[in-house]
Amino acid sequence: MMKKNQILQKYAEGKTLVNGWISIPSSYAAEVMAHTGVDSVTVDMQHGMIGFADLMHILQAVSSSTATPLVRVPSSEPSMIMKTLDAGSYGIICPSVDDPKICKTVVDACRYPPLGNRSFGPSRGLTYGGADYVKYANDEIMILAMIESQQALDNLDEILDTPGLTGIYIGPNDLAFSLGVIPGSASDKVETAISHILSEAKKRNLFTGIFCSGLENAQYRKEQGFNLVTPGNDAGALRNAYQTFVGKLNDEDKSEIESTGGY
Ligand code: 3PY
Ligand code: MG
Repeated sequence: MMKKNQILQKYAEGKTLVNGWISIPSSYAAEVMAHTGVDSVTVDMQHGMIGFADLMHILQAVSSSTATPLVRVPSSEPSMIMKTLDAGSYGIICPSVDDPKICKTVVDACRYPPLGNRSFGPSRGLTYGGADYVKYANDEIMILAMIESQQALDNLDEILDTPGLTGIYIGPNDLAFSLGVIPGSASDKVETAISHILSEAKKRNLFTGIFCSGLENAQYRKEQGFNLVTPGNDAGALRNAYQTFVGKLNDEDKSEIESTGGY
């Protein structure tokens, strides 16, 4: 039987999921991240310093843990989505899903016929998922549409009503840009938009995830009711940890570390 998608199971049980975000092109860094207790790990092919060969090695490293492997693809372009799934990703987070047409393209690329038009070639999916991968992949693969623009807000109902969509993932930094706000600065406009997206998604029983700028922001989003929170990426966590070490050892006041939006 194909390996189950553990985060879908934990989501059904009501657990708030903690997701790691990988931007460093290293199987070792990914292995360390995957063994921290995170429920899932997302490999960021859009803004991470990661190519396809790196992705393969990172997914192999993540396989040594129980964390569910997800990929944030660079765009909604179907061939990359399909190849990423063939590499063994159990979910796709797609950036800039600004209208229902893009959303349908993404859903179709993730689903084998008759539900979609994903091409046959399961490759590493068979090794990670199991010999019956093709039979059950449509049940286990998650499809998360990133809502991160005014255009997506304008088209929210139609996007969320796309058949087959698992849920949404909010990109608060691009959303801020699109609303004319500097990413990372406190903004009622952005918070109102985030609450609106969250409640519209919940009305439809869709899965909800969000990128966060750090631990405190992730704790806040958890309380707000998101199903999955990402407390920033690997490079940001490394930088923050070392800046704090260095600051303390040099007796410098680092209480004003510049906010980097979770990066
Ligand atoms: C955003 O905040 O726009 C993101 O896409 C997070 O990486
Ligand atoms: Mg973004």
